[in-house]
Amino acid sequence: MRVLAVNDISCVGKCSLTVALPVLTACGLTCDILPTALLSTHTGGFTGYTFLPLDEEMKKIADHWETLGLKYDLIYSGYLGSRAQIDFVKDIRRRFLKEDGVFVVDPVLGDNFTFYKGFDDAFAREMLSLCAEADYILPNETESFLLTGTRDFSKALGTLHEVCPHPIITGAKSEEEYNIYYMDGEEKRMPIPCVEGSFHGAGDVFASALCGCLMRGLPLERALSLTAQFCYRAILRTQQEVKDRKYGLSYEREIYPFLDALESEARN
Ligand code: PXL
Repeated sequence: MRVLAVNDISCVGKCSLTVALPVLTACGLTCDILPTALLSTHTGGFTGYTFLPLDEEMKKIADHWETLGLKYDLIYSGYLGSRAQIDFVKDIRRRFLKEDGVFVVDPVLGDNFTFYKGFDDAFAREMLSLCAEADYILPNETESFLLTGTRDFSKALGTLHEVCPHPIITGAKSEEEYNIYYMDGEEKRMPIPCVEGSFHGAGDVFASALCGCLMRGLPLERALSLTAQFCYRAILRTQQEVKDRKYGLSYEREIYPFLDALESEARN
């Protein structure tokens, strides 16, 4: 199975491609990458970071790949640096996704009910148009709000379902409970363990692991369950081991138990 991760390279901070590549590879998949930008660190909590958008290079890379006849079983898109890049990812899907391939969009927009630096409502609207081409979308609770304008998860899920067959709202907090809200034929809710606060990079670990589970043939509910367990264990480890959360999730030593569970349920 061959997957393509379209995301940035943040050299420090464990997110985007530095997470997608090891996690998807560990899941037993061939993971190619299309970098959208090169940053010294991610933009969440660091100041003075460098940012090199790779728009022109992405076009040249895609043109070269076309000469190789590459096609993907799954394309996963994450952090996109501009509205033009969102448009280009639609093009990438048309050119490189197999006819029965799966398109997963993590609409990276923000956290803690605010946009990440550089994003605004116009960008969110463009991101929603990319979501409309996806099989699965993975907004966190902030992104669900920024895309739909409502903090009511059931309503947001309904609105997102109008554009995408499988919206999945991750880390949806209500009172003292966390849930994953998702659409799988009907509205479903999966309770997940509660850990206070936000953990940088958790969304990227979640998206990468979920893509891995889906490609290995797990039904959505099992894929979400294994992925949520992996993230929870990594978050607990991060709480214990990492002083500064902007350096990302301490997920490395939780890959093994995750794979152990994955291999025992995998159909592909
Ligand atoms: O983890 C999401 C993410 C990805 N890429 C970059 C980011 C962020 C969140 O801040 O800044 C560059």
